[in-house]
Amino acid sequence: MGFLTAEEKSLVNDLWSKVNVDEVGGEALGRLLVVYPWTQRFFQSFGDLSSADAIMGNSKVKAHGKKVLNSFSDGLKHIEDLKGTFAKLSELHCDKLHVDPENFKLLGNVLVCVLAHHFGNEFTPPVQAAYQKVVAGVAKALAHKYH
Ligand code: HEG
Repeated sequence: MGFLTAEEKSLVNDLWSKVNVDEVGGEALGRLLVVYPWTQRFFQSFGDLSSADAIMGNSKVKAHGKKVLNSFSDGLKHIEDLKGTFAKLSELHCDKLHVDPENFKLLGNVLVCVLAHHFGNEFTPPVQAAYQKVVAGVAKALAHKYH
């Protein structure tokens, strides 16, 4: 009994094999910072975040987004053990980075929007629903070690 059905897993993996993880990561993190500007407080060392164009063109945002989405991608390979996979990162975000776990949900929702935008009609309702589960599962796993 997994949290995704076999069908959902194959929908997720089929689409993910077509995702440019390095690029989409920067796009999702950039959009998060644009749409929820209070999330910029964690990235004050990243330089110019003064406008949407500045954020989307910021090389540190792109690099960090790439890192975050590669980590997310790693999580997809361990979909049945998200808690274990993200345990260390959960501790880091809680104890060292002090990132409010609500932000994991926001980023997950932004990622779903970015995927919908990239894939258009290929992002069918069943694919969308499977991804909603995945991003919620990752957000929950990243929040697991918070105290
Ligand atoms: Mg986090 C660092 C993964 C959401 C803020 N994040 C990191 C790192 C990884 C990671 C792999 C590098 C850890 C290291 O250096 O050892 N982050 C990660 C995932 C997700 C996520 C998988 C959600 C899917 N992070 C997230 C969100 C925020 C955030 C929503 C804030 C809004 N992360 C954050 C910050 C750092 C990391 C501030 C440190 C950045 C730095 O200064 O290098």
